Amino acid sequence: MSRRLAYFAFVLVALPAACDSEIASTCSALAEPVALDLSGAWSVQADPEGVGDAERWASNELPAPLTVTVPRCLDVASPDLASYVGKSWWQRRFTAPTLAEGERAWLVFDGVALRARVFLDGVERPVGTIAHDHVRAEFDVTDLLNPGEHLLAVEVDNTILESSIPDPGWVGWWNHTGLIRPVRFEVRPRVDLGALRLDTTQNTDGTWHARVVASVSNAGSEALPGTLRLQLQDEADGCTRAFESISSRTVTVGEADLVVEADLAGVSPWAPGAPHLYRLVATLETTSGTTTRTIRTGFREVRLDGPRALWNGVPLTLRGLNRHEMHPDHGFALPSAVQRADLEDLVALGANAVRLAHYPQSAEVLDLCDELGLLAWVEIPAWQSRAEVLGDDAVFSESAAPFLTAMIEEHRHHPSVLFWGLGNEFPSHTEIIERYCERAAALVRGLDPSRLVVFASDKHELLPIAQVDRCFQHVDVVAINEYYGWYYKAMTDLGPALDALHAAFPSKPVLVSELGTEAILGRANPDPPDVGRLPGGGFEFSEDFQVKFLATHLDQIDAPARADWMLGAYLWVYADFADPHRVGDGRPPEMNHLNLKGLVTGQRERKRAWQLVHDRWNP
Ligand code: ADA
Repeated sequence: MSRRLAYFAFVLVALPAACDSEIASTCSALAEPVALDLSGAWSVQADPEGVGDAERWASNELPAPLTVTVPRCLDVASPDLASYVGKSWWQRRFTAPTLAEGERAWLVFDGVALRARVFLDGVERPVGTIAHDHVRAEFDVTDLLNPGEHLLAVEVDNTILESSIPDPGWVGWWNHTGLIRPVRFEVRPRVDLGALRLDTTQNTDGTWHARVVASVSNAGSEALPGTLRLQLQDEADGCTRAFESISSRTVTVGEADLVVEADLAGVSPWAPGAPHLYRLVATLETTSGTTTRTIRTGFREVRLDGPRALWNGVPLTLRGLNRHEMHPDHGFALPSAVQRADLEDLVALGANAVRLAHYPQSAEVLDLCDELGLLAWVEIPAWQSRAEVLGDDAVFSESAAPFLTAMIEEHRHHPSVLFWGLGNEFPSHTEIIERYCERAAALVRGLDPSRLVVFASDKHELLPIAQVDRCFQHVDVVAINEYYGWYYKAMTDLGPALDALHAAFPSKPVLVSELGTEAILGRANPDPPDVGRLPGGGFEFSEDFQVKFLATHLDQIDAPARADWMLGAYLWVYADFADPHRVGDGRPPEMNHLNLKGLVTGQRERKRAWQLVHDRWNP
């Protein structure tokens, strides 16, 4: 349903540049709806035979449950389920408050893996289904809710579907399963502010054009007179600095996007390494009450100038890493302290960008990117998806399009987002996938024209590139995953490949979206070979080779002769992670099912390559 746009006639209140005592205030708290945290203790039981429906596990006590603390991965909580693939049932009880007239009750799931059906009090028909992993889903349960205790049951399923995203071509990381992110019960007022964002573009006179979009829903039966107040607070000193607007409007029944636009002087831009954050506080007062929503945001703009990407008008060079939201002790359900430590370590390395591989990561990860000044690449897990799947019309309409839409709607308000990613290493040399890229890029640009659209290609070694990768024409940047000297050819074949890409796409930036080798912490080889594949089979796993590989590749990526069109690189990968198809190849058996290309181990112990990269990025 297209949302109506309602422009406000508004009074723009210019505020003094300096904060004086009357208006000085600490930054507003990040106002959120009244929520009951439903994380914590849940009962969970695997259902390998799929008997949960017949035995009504949506309403009956689970026969032999485990008790776990959500967010949690079942396969981590229960080692004998380390490789479990199938359904599992999760249950907890909660007491719902009495709703005031017009209030609505919502269940909110910040992320599951891979899909889920949600039941309340055992009703046959699920309250709703969660079709996509790693993105938020929410359900209006007002009409199902009486005051008092309720049973919330969730059937989670990590079975890989034949025609979906991901599909059986996916083997790229461990298929952890569970309620991997927080769950909460929210009470929302009859007139409620939902998504809030600030879209910004630079004016030629150095001011910024600000466009605030606030979604509002009026669940009542009549339109109400309302006043929308917007305040922009500078997090640097907690004051209201940029602007305040007060606008009056009738809030019609249903949903609408309220838009307020202004040109602002004297604001500080958000940039990688210099993340100047503001808090945008929206308050809507109507005769039915007051609702407030706050986000952290910033002034930023990215655009292409031929083969250069400009961030706030300045040529951009990416010093990036790929990072999975995974940890051996937590699976996908990382505690906040681990999330922060990871992102802060990227900054310590000297990174200014992170590819959140290969799925949308937590809101708190994007918040950390906003806070720490890391440009974010956010993508859907179309990882080596099969052409016949990703190119299928039904898969596009039922999986790719809603997945991309959910990802963008959840994360578009973060100033750190640079790229929306269409997927990874899918058959971009085929006509059917070219059509996927064309449609997906059009969808993404229609939703959010303020970011660049990208996918990571592995078809470049099938040179001549121009005849091979048919999808680059539909995205903004030519991004390649390359392992010259590890999986194929020689390390020094990278430079010519980059030059061939530039020759084929002279008006697009070229970017290395992955490069890396495996390395076992402590494994030394004072005379590392020139290629990773060993003559006798298997691979070289020494830290010395990893250092040699990264140095040789970065020399070619950073070569001054390529500076006018090379956008930079994302090293593969920040930390070692669980990867089902890493078996043998000369690795010690205890390291099977581990992707060892990290600059740090799974437990975040730094390898020698960490220091190499740090020294290159912090000259
Ligand atoms: C591919 C893939 C990554 C990882 C990498 C590797 O490029 O995109 O997810 O599997 O290979 O480690 O070889």
